[in-house]
Amino acid sequence: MNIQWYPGHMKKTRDLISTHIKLVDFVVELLDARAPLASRNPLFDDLLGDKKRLLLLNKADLAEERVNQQWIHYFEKEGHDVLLMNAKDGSTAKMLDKLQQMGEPLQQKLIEQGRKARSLRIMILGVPNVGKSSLINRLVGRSSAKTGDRPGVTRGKQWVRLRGDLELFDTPGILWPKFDDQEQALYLALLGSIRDEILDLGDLAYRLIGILKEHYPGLLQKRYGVEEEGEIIEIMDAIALSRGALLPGKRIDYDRVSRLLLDEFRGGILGRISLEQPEYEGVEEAL
Ligand SMILES: Nc1nc2c(ncn2[C@@H]2O[C@H](COP(=O)(O)OP(=O)(O)OP(=O)(O)O)[C@@H](O)[C@H]2O)c(=O)[nH]1
Ligand SMILES: [Mg+2]
Repeated sequence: MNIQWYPGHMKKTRDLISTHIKLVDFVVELLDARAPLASRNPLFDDLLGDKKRLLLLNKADLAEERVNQQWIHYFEKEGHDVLLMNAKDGSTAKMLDKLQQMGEPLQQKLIEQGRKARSLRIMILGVPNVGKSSLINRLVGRSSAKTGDRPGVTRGKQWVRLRGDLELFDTPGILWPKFDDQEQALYLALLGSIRDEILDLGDLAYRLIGILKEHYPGLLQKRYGVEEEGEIIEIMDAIALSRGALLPGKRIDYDRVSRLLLDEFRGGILGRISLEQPEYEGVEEAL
Protein backbone atom coordinates (compact mmCIF):
# COMPACT_ATOMS: atom_id res chain seq x y z
CA MET A 1 0.00 0.00 0.00
CA ASN A 2 1.46 3.34 -1.05
CA ILE A 3 -0.39 6.10 0.76
CA GLN A 4 -0.59 9.58 -0.78
CA TRP A 5 -3.30 12.21 -0.25
CA TYR A 6 -3.05 15.86 -1.20
CA PRO A 7 -6.37 17.01 -2.67
CA GLY A 8 -6.91 20.47 -4.16
CA HIS A 9 -8.53 21.96 -1.06
CA MET A 10 -5.28 21.42 0.85
CA LYS A 11 -3.32 23.39 -1.70
CA LYS A 12 -5.92 26.16 -1.34
CA THR A 13 -5.61 26.08 2.45
CA ARG A 14 -1.85 26.26 2.16
CA ASP A 15 -2.26 29.49 0.16
CA LEU A 16 -4.80 30.76 2.68
CA ILE A 17 -2.35 30.16 5.53
CA SER A 18 0.44 31.89 3.70
CA THR A 19 -1.65 35.01 2.99
CA HIS A 20 -3.11 35.21 6.50
CA ILE A 21 -0.05 34.38 8.54
CA LYS A 22 0.99 38.02 8.76
CA LEU A 23 -2.32 38.91 10.39
CA VAL A 24 -1.69 36.72 13.43
CA ASP A 25 0.60 37.05 16.43
CA PHE A 26 1.14 33.34 17.09
CA VAL A 27 0.39 29.92 15.83
CA VAL A 28 -0.91 27.03 17.86
CA GLU A 29 0.08 23.83 16.09
CA LEU A 30 -1.71 20.66 17.11
CA LEU A 31 0.08 17.34 16.87
CA ASP A 32 -1.52 14.02 17.67
CA ALA A 33 0.06 12.81 20.92
CA ARG A 34 -0.11 9.22 19.61
CA ALA A 35 2.28 10.03 16.76
CA PRO A 36 3.66 13.55 17.13
CA LEU A 37 6.35 13.24 14.45
CA ALA A 38 4.10 11.71 11.82
CA SER A 39 1.49 14.40 12.47
CA ARG A 40 3.97 17.26 12.23
CA ASN A 41 3.43 18.94 8.87
CA PRO A 42 6.80 19.83 7.31
CA LEU A 43 5.13 22.59 5.22
CA PHE A 44 4.51 24.67 8.33
CA ASP A 45 8.17 25.48 8.85
CA ASP A 46 8.26 27.33 5.53
CA LEU A 47 4.79 28.81 5.83
CA LEU A 48 5.30 30.22 9.31
CA GLY A 49 8.74 31.72 8.92
CA ASP A 50 9.76 32.96 12.36
CA LYS A 51 6.20 33.25 13.71
CA LYS A 52 6.15 32.11 17.33
CA ARG A 53 4.36 28.84 17.86
CA LEU A 54 2.94 26.79 20.68
CA LEU A 55 2.85 23.04 20.14
CA LEU A 56 -0.07 21.11 21.58
CA LEU A 57 0.11 17.35 21.82
CA ASN A 58 -3.61 16.81 21.45
CA LYS A 59 -5.64 13.67 22.12
CA ALA A 60 -3.22 13.11 25.00
CA ASP A 61 -6.04 11.14 26.65
CA LEU A 62 -5.67 8.51 23.91
CA ALA A 63 -1.89 8.13 24.25
CA GLU A 64 0.14 6.56 27.04
CA GLU A 65 0.84 9.00 29.84
CA ARG A 66 4.46 7.85 30.25
CA VAL A 67 5.12 8.35 26.53
CA ASN A 68 3.36 11.74 26.59
CA GLN A 69 5.84 12.89 29.21
CA GLN A 70 8.74 11.65 27.09
CA TRP A 71 7.44 13.64 24.14
CA ILE A 72 7.12 16.79 26.23
CA HIS A 73 10.74 16.34 27.21
CA TYR A 74 11.72 15.72 23.58
CA PHE A 75 10.06 18.87 22.23
CA GLU A 76 11.26 21.03 25.10
CA LYS A 77 14.79 19.88 24.37
CA GLU A 78 14.21 21.00 20.77
CA GLY A 79 13.42 24.44 22.18
CA HIS A 80 9.64 24.40 21.70
CA ASP A 81 6.86 25.61 23.93
CA VAL A 82 4.76 22.49 24.25
CA LEU A 83 1.74 21.31 26.25
CA LEU A 84 -0.41 18.21 26.46
CA MET A 85 -4.06 18.72 25.58
CA ASN A 86 -7.37 16.94 25.52
CA ALA A 87 -9.48 19.18 23.33
CA LYS A 88 -12.53 17.00 23.77
CA ASP A 89 -13.02 17.43 27.49
CA GLY A 90 -9.78 18.62 29.07
CA SER A 91 -8.87 21.91 30.69
CA THR A 92 -7.57 24.81 28.61
CA ALA A 93 -6.30 26.81 31.61
CA LYS A 94 -2.61 26.01 31.08
CA MET A 95 -2.82 26.83 27.42
CA LEU A 96 -4.51 30.18 28.07
CA ASP A 97 -1.84 31.04 30.64
CA LYS A 98 0.88 30.13 28.19
CA LEU A 99 -0.65 32.24 25.41
CA GLN A 100 -1.02 35.18 27.75
CA GLN A 101 2.61 34.79 28.71
CA MET A 102 3.69 34.56 25.08
CA GLY A 103 1.69 37.70 24.32
CA GLU A 104 3.16 39.73 27.14
CA PRO A 105 6.16 41.22 25.24
CA LEU A 106 3.87 42.15 22.37
CA GLN A 107 1.40 43.97 24.59
CA GLN A 108 4.30 45.67 26.35
CA LYS A 109 5.59 46.93 23.04
CA LEU A 110 2.20 48.35 22.08
CA ILE A 111 1.95 50.19 25.40
CA GLU A 112 5.47 51.58 25.01
CA GLN A 113 4.44 52.87 21.61
CA GLY A 114 1.55 54.64 23.30
CA ARG A 115 -1.01 52.30 21.79
CA LYS A 116 -3.70 50.28 23.49
CA ALA A 117 -3.23 46.60 24.26
CA ARG A 118 -5.31 44.58 21.84
CA SER A 119 -6.55 41.02 21.61
CA LEU A 120 -4.05 38.38 20.53
CA ARG A 121 -4.66 36.83 17.14
CA ILE A 122 -3.90 33.15 16.93
CA MET A 123 -3.97 30.76 14.01
CA ILE A 124 -4.77 27.12 14.76
CA LEU A 125 -2.94 24.67 12.51
CA GLY A 126 -2.58 20.93 12.20
CA VAL A 127 -3.17 17.87 10.07
CA PRO A 128 -6.78 16.81 9.38
CA ASN A 129 -8.79 15.37 12.27
CA VAL A 130 -6.21 16.31 14.94
CA GLY A 131 -8.80 18.32 16.92
CA LYS A 132 -8.39 21.97 15.84
CA SER A 133 -12.09 22.81 15.76
CA SER A 134 -12.69 20.89 18.98
CA LEU A 135 -10.01 22.97 20.66
CA ILE A 136 -11.66 26.17 19.50
CA ASN A 137 -15.02 25.01 20.80
CA ARG A 138 -13.42 24.10 24.10
CA LEU A 139 -11.82 27.52 24.38
CA VAL A 140 -14.98 29.34 23.46
CA GLY A 141 -17.10 27.12 25.68
CA ARG A 142 -19.68 26.34 23.04
CA SER A 143 -19.94 24.61 19.68
CA SER A 144 -19.05 27.39 17.31
CA ALA A 145 -16.94 25.30 14.94
CA LYS A 146 -18.09 22.12 13.25
CA THR A 147 -16.20 18.98 14.32
CA GLY A 148 -16.33 15.33 13.26
CA ASP A 149 -14.28 12.17 13.48
CA ARG A 150 -13.03 12.18 9.90
CA PRO A 151 -10.61 14.38 7.96
CA GLY A 152 -11.81 17.43 6.07
CA VAL A 153 -14.58 18.66 8.36
CA THR A 154 -13.53 22.31 8.40
CA ARG A 155 -13.78 24.00 5.02
CA GLY A 156 -12.53 27.53 4.54
CA LYS A 157 -11.35 29.89 7.20
CA GLN A 158 -13.14 30.87 10.33
CA TRP A 159 -12.42 33.55 12.90
CA VAL A 160 -13.74 33.09 16.42
CA ARG A 161 -13.47 35.75 19.10
CA LEU A 162 -12.93 34.61 22.64
CA ARG A 163 -13.63 36.74 25.71
CA GLY A 164 -12.42 39.86 23.98
CA ASP A 165 -8.70 39.20 24.46
CA LEU A 166 -8.15 36.35 22.02
CA GLU A 167 -9.10 35.94 18.41
CA LEU A 168 -8.77 32.47 16.98
CA PHE A 169 -8.47 31.53 13.36
CA ASP A 170 -9.56 27.96 12.60
CA THR A 171 -8.13 26.36 9.46
CA PRO A 172 -8.90 23.17 7.56
CA GLY A 173 -6.36 20.42 8.24
CA ILE A 174 -3.68 19.99 5.64
CA LEU A 175 -1.11 17.39 4.71
CA TRP A 176 1.79 17.74 2.28
CA PRO A 177 2.23 16.80 -1.40
CA LYS A 178 4.23 13.62 -0.94
CA PHE A 179 4.72 11.19 1.93
CA ASP A 180 8.29 10.02 1.55
CA ASP A 181 8.06 8.14 4.81
CA GLN A 182 5.39 5.50 4.36
CA GLU A 183 5.56 4.47 7.98
CA GLN A 184 4.47 7.96 8.98
CA ALA A 185 1.78 7.83 6.28
CA LEU A 186 0.54 4.62 7.87
CA TYR A 187 0.32 6.32 11.27
CA LEU A 188 -1.57 9.27 9.77
CA ALA A 189 -3.99 6.80 8.21
CA LEU A 190 -4.44 5.01 11.55
CA LEU A 191 -5.09 8.35 13.27
CA GLY A 192 -7.84 9.17 10.78
CA SER A 193 -6.03 12.07 9.12
CA ILE A 194 -6.34 10.50 5.68
CA ARG A 195 -9.66 9.86 3.99
CA ASP A 196 -10.62 6.24 4.67
CA GLU A 197 -12.18 5.94 1.20
CA ILE A 198 -8.76 6.06 -0.46
CA LEU A 199 -7.23 3.52 1.92
CA ASP A 200 -7.18 -0.25 1.99
CA LEU A 201 -8.77 -0.69 5.41
CA GLY A 202 -8.00 -4.41 5.49
CA ASP A 203 -4.32 -3.67 5.07
CA LEU A 204 -4.51 -0.88 7.64
CA ALA A 205 -6.12 -3.13 10.24
CA TYR A 206 -3.57 -5.84 9.47
CA ARG A 207 -0.72 -3.43 10.19
CA LEU A 208 -2.47 -2.23 13.35
CA ILE A 209 -2.61 -5.79 14.64
CA GLY A 210 1.13 -6.10 13.92
CA ILE A 211 1.89 -2.96 15.92
CA LEU A 212 -0.32 -3.96 18.86
CA LYS A 213 1.04 -7.49 18.96
CA GLU A 214 4.59 -6.19 19.13
CA HIS A 215 4.23 -3.16 21.41
CA TYR A 216 1.13 -3.89 23.45
CA PRO A 217 1.29 -7.64 24.01
CA GLY A 218 -1.78 -8.98 25.74
CA LEU A 219 -4.02 -6.14 24.63
CA LEU A 220 -5.77 -7.99 21.81
CA GLN A 221 -6.09 -11.04 24.00
CA LYS A 222 -7.72 -8.98 26.73
CA ARG A 223 -10.12 -7.14 24.44
CA TYR A 224 -11.14 -9.94 22.08
CA GLY A 225 -10.14 -13.10 23.93
CA VAL A 226 -7.86 -14.24 21.09
CA GLU A 227 -4.46 -15.93 21.07
CA GLU A 228 -1.69 -13.57 19.98
CA GLU A 229 0.90 -16.18 19.12
CA GLY A 230 -0.02 -16.98 15.52
CA GLU A 231 0.23 -15.11 12.23
CA ILE A 232 -1.44 -11.71 12.00
CA ILE A 233 -4.08 -13.04 9.63
CA GLU A 234 -4.97 -15.78 12.11
CA ILE A 235 -5.39 -13.18 14.83
CA MET A 236 -7.63 -11.15 12.55
CA ASP A 237 -9.73 -14.21 11.76
CA ALA A 238 -10.03 -15.00 15.46
CA ILE A 239 -11.20 -11.46 16.23
CA ALA A 240 -13.77 -11.70 13.43
CA LEU A 241 -15.01 -14.99 14.84
CA SER A 242 -15.25 -13.67 18.37
CA ARG A 243 -17.16 -10.59 17.18
CA GLY A 244 -19.33 -12.41 14.67
CA ALA A 245 -17.92 -10.47 11.72
CA LEU A 246 -18.90 -13.19 9.29
CA LEU A 247 -20.40 -13.44 5.84
CA PRO A 248 -22.83 -16.16 4.72
CA GLY A 249 -21.13 -19.54 4.84
CA LYS A 250 -19.15 -18.47 7.93
CA ARG A 251 -16.58 -16.71 5.77
CA ILE A 252 -14.62 -13.92 7.47
CA ASP A 253 -16.02 -10.46 6.81
CA TYR A 254 -12.68 -8.66 6.50
CA ASP A 255 -14.30 -5.28 5.81
CA ARG A 256 -16.29 -5.47 9.01
CA VAL A 257 -13.55 -6.74 11.27
CA SER A 258 -11.11 -4.14 9.88
CA ARG A 259 -13.59 -1.32 10.45
CA LEU A 260 -14.22 -2.57 13.99
CA LEU A 261 -10.52 -2.68 14.86
CA LEU A 262 -9.82 0.76 13.42
CA ASP A 263 -12.85 2.31 15.13
CA GLU A 264 -11.89 0.80 18.47
CA PHE A 265 -8.31 1.97 18.16
CA ARG A 266 -9.27 5.49 17.06
CA GLY A 267 -11.91 5.88 19.71
CA GLY A 268 -9.57 4.78 22.51
CA ILE A 269 -11.65 1.69 23.25
CA LEU A 270 -8.54 -0.48 22.91
CA GLY A 271 -6.88 1.66 25.57
CA ARG A 272 -4.26 4.39 25.51
CA ILE A 273 -1.89 3.60 22.67
CA SER A 274 1.17 5.52 21.51
CA LEU A 275 2.28 4.68 17.97
CA GLU A 276 5.51 6.62 18.22
CA GLN A 277 7.90 6.82 21.14
CA PRO A 278 10.85 9.16 21.21
CA GLU A 279 13.40 6.56 22.24
CA TYR A 280 13.06 4.45 19.16
CA GLU A 281 12.86 5.30 15.47
CA GLY A 282 9.49 3.77 14.76
CA VAL A 283 7.64 0.54 15.09
CA GLU A 284 8.99 -0.89 11.84
CA GLU A 285 10.16 -3.98 13.63
CA ALA A 286 6.55 -4.70 14.45
CA LEU A 287 5.32 -4.69 10.87
N1 LIG B 1 -10.38 11.63 22.72
C1 LIG B 1 -10.19 12.81 22.13
N2 LIG B 1 -10.87 13.10 21.01
C2 LIG B 1 -10.66 14.31 20.45
C3 LIG B 1 -9.76 15.25 21.00
N3 LIG B 1 -9.76 16.35 20.21
C4 LIG B 1 -10.64 16.10 19.21
N4 LIG B 1 -11.20 14.88 19.34
C5 LIG B 1 -12.14 14.24 18.40
O1 LIG B 1 -11.46 14.14 17.15
C6 LIG B 1 -12.37 14.31 16.07
C7 LIG B 1 -11.86 15.40 15.15
O2 LIG B 1 -11.98 16.65 15.76
P1 LIG B 1 -12.07 18.02 14.95
O3 LIG B 1 -12.01 19.10 15.97
O4 LIG B 1 -13.20 18.02 14.00
O5 LIG B 1 -10.70 17.97 14.13
P2 LIG B 1 -10.11 19.07 13.12
O6 LIG B 1 -8.65 19.12 13.38
O7 LIG B 1 -10.86 20.34 13.22
O8 LIG B 1 -10.37 18.34 11.71
P3 LIG B 1 -10.47 19.00 10.23
O9 LIG B 1 -11.35 20.18 10.30
O10 LIG B 1 -11.05 17.86 9.43
O11 LIG B 1 -9.06 19.30 9.82
C8 LIG B 1 -13.73 14.63 16.71
O12 LIG B 1 -14.47 13.43 16.74
C9 LIG B 1 -13.36 15.08 18.12
O13 LIG B 1 -14.39 14.81 19.06
C10 LIG B 1 -9.04 14.89 22.19
O14 LIG B 1 -8.20 15.62 22.71
N5 LIG B 1 -9.30 13.66 22.70
MG1 LIG C 1 -11.89 21.39 11.84
